[in-house]
Amino acid sequence: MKKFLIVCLVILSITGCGYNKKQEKIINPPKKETIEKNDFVSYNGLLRINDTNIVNQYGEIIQLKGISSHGIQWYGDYINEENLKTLKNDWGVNVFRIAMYTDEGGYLTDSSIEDKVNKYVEMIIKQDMYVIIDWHILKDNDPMANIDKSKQFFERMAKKYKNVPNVIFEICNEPNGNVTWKDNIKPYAEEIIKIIRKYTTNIIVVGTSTWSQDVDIAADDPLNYSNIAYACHFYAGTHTSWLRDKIDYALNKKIAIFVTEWGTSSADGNGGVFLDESKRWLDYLNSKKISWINWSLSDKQESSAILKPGSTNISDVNLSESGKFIKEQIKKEV
Ligand code: DCB
Repeated sequence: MKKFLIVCLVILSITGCGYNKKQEKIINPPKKETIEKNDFVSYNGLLRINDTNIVNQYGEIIQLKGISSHGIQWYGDYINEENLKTLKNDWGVNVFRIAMYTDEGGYLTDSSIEDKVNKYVEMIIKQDMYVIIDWHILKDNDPMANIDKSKQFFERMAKKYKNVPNVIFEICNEPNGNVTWKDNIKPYAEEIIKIIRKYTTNIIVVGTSTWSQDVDIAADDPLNYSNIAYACHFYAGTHTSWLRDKIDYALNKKIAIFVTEWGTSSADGNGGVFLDESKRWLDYLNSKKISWINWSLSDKQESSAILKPGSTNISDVNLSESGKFIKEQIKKEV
């Protein structure tokens, strides 16, 4: 009898318990009154996709607003406790994106960068913010090209951060070039999602073709998984109402859109800044409660950077024209 009970316990702990715990979390979120609203993740908990929206543990629609790092192989040091506190308390940022470049000296040639990712994720969790782990493909334009490395990476991340509500997985930043949704991105996404879903139901953001602009194509052939958002990226000097039309089309087809990267500049990260068009974009996104993340936390000599060259922190005197604008826009209640 004793043996039998032990065997039952072992089986239960391997198969059922984690799952049940997760379910409990969703069904019985903490009492709202006991949490401060600006304790952001404590309050909102594990996020889900419902219809075209991101909803919190109470089923309320929420909009995430935040900042993306630049490539962490170059500008990772800006992700530190002081700066995260400024972004959270002074700006009202509730999500931070870690752009882990794969190419250009990133993960593919220096896998130790994963230690940095883990360090930053922990720091961001400590600030009670959401965090996006971004597999930042760019010049390596086809996500399929390094799918094995990606599988291993996301398996480790999902295992490590299962049951951590803060974490959002972005599995391919910007597929581009001769890469299609049907033949490259969707099959890649299916493989990676399958792995992440072994561990966790957290939101997964999937990039789309043409530097994450073709959300209309993805909407016509969506992934058959829950809690998926599709990335739409824009740069205000290059992408205008025609790209908003693609988002409208996608929303009508009932997929969720997440603008995990956008800039006030032209598509090369420089030029402008184009604040009138940026404002049109933000009015549009805010009206639809579409979450957005600005590129980038760096002091690079390019107009999309939120800091002036030579800056060591995010104090007001260091903000570029774009940085000032973004701070104002995030602070504003919509
Ligand atoms: C995206 C990328 C991002 C890139 C920005 C701005 O690329 F996701 O990594 O950032 O948008 O171009 C830039 C940095 C530069 C850096 C360069 C290469 O700001 O400092 O030198 O990455 O690492 C896009 C987005 C859209 C389009 C083209 C690109 N577009 N692109 O529509 O044509 O070619 O990088």
